[in-house]
Amino acid sequence: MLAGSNARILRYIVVTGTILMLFYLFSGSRYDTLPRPVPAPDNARAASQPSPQNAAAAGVNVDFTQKPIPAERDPQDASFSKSATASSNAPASNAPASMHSGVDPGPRANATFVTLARNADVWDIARSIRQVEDRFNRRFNYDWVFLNNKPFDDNFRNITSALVSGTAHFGQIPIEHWSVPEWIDEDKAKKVREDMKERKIIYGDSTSYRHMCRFESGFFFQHPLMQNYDFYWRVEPSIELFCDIPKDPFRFMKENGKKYSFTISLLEYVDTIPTLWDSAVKFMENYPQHIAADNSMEFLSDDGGQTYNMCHFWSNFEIGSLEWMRSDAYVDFFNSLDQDGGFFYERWGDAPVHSIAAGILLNKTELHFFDEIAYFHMPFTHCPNNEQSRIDLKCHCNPKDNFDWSRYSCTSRYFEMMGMQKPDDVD
Ligand SMILES: Nc1nc2c(ncn2[C@@H]2O[C@H](COP(=O)(O)OP(=O)(O)O)[C@@H](O)[C@H]2O)c(=O)[nH]1
Ligand SMILES: [Mg+2]
Repeated sequence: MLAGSNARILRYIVVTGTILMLFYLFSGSRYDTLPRPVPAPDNARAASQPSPQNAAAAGVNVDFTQKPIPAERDPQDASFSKSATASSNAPASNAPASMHSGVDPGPRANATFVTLARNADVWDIARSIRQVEDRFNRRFNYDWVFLNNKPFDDNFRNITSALVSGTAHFGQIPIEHWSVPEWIDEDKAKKVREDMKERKIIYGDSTSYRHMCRFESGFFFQHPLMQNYDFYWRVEPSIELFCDIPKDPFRFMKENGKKYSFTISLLEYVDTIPTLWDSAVKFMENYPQHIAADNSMEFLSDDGGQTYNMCHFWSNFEIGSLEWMRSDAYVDFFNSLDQDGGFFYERWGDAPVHSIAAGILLNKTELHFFDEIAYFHMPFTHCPNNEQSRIDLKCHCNPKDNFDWSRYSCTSRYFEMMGMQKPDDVD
C-alpha cells in the first residue's frame, strides 16, 4: 500500500517535472523569436539633429541647416544624395520592407517647398509638413525653404527638419523686404489702418500682415535660398491634403510648360483692394510689351478689362515657376504696383496680385488647375469631383465640402475660359 502510493508520488513528480521543463523550453524559445521593437523612423531623424557644424552661411542674414548625409546610400537611387532618409538612419530591423522603400526612382525637377512662418507657427506648420510628406514628399524628398522676418529658434528648426525628408533650409528675410519703403506716407497708412479697424476689415489694422502680403507678392523669390531652384510649392500652416499625390506636380509643371497653378479660386474682399485694378491698368498701359497674347483677361474681368471682377487664385497653395517670378515682366509688374502704395494705403493681398500677374503676363496654357491635389485651408476645401479618382488616390475629403462650384468660387469661370468640361450636375 505504502510502496504503491510512493510509486504514484514518484510518477506524479516525474510527469509534472517533464511538463514544467517542456513549458519552460517552449515558452523560452518563443520569446527569443519575438521581433525587436522597431524604432520609428522619425525618432531616428530626431536623433540626428542639425548641428552647428552643418550650418553654413548662404548670404547675409541667411543660414541653413543641412541634414546629415546617410553613411550608406542605396546605390540604385541617385536622388538620395541630397537627403538623409529614415531607412538609412534606422538600425536594421525586422520591419516590413515596404516601410523603408518607396522612394520614386524617376528624375526630379529643380524645386523646393517654401514656407513663410513665425516661430510660434511651429506646431501648425508641423501638421502641414506631416501631411505633405505622407501624401507626397516621402517618395520624392524635395527640399524645404523656411523664411522668417526674425531668426528661427532651435525649437522650430529641430521640429521641422525632423519632419522634412529633403534638406531643410532656414533663412532670415532682409529688413528692406519687411519694412515700409521710403515713398510711403506713414501717417496716411496709419489712418487707413485705424479706419479699416473701425470697419472691421479682416487684418485691416495689421502692419505685419501687410509686410507679409508685400513679401509674398514681390520678394520671396528674391531670397538667396530660393536662387537655387526653378519651381516652388508654397505651404502654409494648418493646411490639409486629402489625397495621395503619386505623380510629381513639379515635373508636371516643368514638362508641360506650366508657370502658375492653383486648387482653389474665389472672389476677393473688395474693400481690401479698391484701387488695385487701376494700378494694374496703369501697368498694362506702361508696359504693353509684357502682356501675353493669349492672356486670361476673361477670368479677371467681365467687361474686357475695364473693371476687375475680384476673381483670384488662392495663393496659400500655389506651385509656380521661379523663373517667371524673376522675369522682367513680373518684376516690373510688382515694382509698378509697389510704387502706387496699395500694400500700405489699402491692404492688397498677394493672392489677387499673383493672380492678376498670372492672368495678364502668362498665356492661358501656362496656367494649371490641380484637380487631383485635394486641399484645405481654413475655411475652404477642394475635393476632386470624380469618385473613381477619390478612391484611386485614397482621398478622405467629403465631396460635399468641395468649394469649386460655389457661387463665391471662380473655378467655374476658369473652366469656361479653358473650354474644360464641368461635372454633369454643375451649370
Ligand atoms: N515670419 C512671419 N510670417 C508670417 C507673419 N504673418 C503671417 N505669416 C505667415 O504668412 C502666411 C500667411 O499668414 P496667415 O496668418 O496664414 O494668413 P491667412 O492665411 O491670410 O489668414 C503663413 O505662412 C504665416 O505663417 C509674420 O509676421 N512673420
Ligand atoms: Mg493661412
